[in-house]
Amino acid sequence: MKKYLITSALPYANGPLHFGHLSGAYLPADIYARHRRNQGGDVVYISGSDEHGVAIMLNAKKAGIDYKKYVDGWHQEHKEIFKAYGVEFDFFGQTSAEYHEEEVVKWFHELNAKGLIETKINPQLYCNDCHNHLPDRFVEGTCYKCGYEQARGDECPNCGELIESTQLKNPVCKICESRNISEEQVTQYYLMLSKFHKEYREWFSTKKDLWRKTVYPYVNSLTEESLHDRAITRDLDWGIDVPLAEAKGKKLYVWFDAPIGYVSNTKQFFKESGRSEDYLLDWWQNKDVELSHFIGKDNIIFHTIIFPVMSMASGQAKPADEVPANQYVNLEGKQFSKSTGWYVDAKKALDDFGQNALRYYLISLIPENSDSSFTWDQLQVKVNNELANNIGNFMNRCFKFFQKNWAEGMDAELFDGFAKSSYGEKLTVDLKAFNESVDGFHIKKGLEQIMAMGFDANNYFSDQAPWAQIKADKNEAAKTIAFSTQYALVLGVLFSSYLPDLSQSILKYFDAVVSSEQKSALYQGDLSVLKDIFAKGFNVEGSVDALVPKIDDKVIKALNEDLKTI
Ligand code: B3M
Ligand code: ZN
Repeated sequence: MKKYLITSALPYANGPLHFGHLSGAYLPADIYARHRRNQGGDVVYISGSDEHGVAIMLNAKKAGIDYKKYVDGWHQEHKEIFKAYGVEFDFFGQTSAEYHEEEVVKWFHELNAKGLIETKINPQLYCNDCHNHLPDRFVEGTCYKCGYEQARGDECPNCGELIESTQLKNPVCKICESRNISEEQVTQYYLMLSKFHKEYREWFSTKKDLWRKTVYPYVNSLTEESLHDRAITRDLDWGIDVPLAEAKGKKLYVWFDAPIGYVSNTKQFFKESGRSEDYLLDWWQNKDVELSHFIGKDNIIFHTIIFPVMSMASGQAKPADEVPANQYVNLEGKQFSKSTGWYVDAKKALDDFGQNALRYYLISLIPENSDSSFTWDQLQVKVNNELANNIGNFMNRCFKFFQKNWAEGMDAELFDGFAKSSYGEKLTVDLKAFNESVDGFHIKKGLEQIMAMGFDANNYFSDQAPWAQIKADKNEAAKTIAFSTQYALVLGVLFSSYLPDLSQSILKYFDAVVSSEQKSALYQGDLSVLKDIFAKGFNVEGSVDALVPKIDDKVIKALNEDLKTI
């Protein structure tokens, strides 16, 4: 059985998740994981909370809560949101946990032993009032490139420049707002990426024709000439201790420990679930495993340069096979921003519209090639005109007509011939093409292909017009419904990767007749199993309810007004 190790970026335990996160990194990975499972693959899907770093420390301080309590709160909150959206990780861990620290310490020692860690002395800012060292976002000031006044010590949010904090103009301490800041000379530990340039490039160049056009050329231009060494330690009081006696008081930089979280969480997953596999030999170091990191575009450098170098140089893990990075999702064309209120509460939206509607729209927004934009109007259009009219309506018409006219069920012979009919043959071709798309990480296209198959089913039903057929020849109408029922089963199976709730509402009619092996065969385009599935005839049992409620104009209008008042 082919093995797939799938990761989604570890979200910072530092504030609510929005649609951009869901569309960009979690839904696509969830779909890919379900897809590979549906094909019969052995899948481990890992994520967890990223709980260190200065941004978290600042917000915890602002909230007056201790760091651990603060991250635990967000960790819990995120777990609930993912569950509500049907994003099903095998394991969702925490980087503040002890098992994670153990793994990180091991990586540090391995890299150190291989000569990949060295110290350098550099200037850094220090606050003379609150007596804190000021790495990263602990300091803000005017950007020396674009003049933006709230540039952070690590990056300018206005022009994107990576900032050298000691060069910021008018620096201010973000812990106590003091401007009484001086420079100090400090020793930090560096990851000597420059030493690994040749090996890195040998590996990286094998990705040329595989990786997205938004990923490969960008990384290529960044790494062609050389790799820059990176400081991996900070003077802070929250994070993982640098495991060296002479480094007392220093912590590892959040971006050093976070990606190792994929590995430590896998280890913990096997431990907690009682699986006997070895997390390294069977998974992270196994060259037959396909490793893919689902991330947003701002995380590309870490997943395509730094973590692969850490993995290869330490010998702890294989480097990524695929890095399907996505662009951003905006809200009505502008970036989501919690602080300005240009923002939609993902939890409340779920209460309003439910998982199927939101997943459907958010998947259609996956920004695979360019940024996309969420609008309430589009949500309504997509759900009402596509999901409800196409899929919901078809299922409803088919099952209702079945129950009304064949309350005792239909005989097996009526189901014969679908697979070999022109409809079944087209469906087989379409299913194979669908599998190819999703295998190639074209997640959004996969959904479009399912919808096109739904459209065919709907058209078949309308063209045959069983309500007219039944008046002339009940057997003809029965055949139409038997064929439609087989379309419905296949669609129900297909949706299990994309809209698991909807899939269940469809497949509940077929639970008694179809095995998981048969579902997997159908999913992959082998319609020959339909013969066995319907070998004893079939009946639609239980109530038939509307599958996809339509979204009312009034609801959308109110939400649009809410946004306009910002
Ligand atoms: N927490 C950044 C982010 O959430 C960071 C990802 C870590 S992945 C190892 O965008
Ligand atoms: Zn201060």
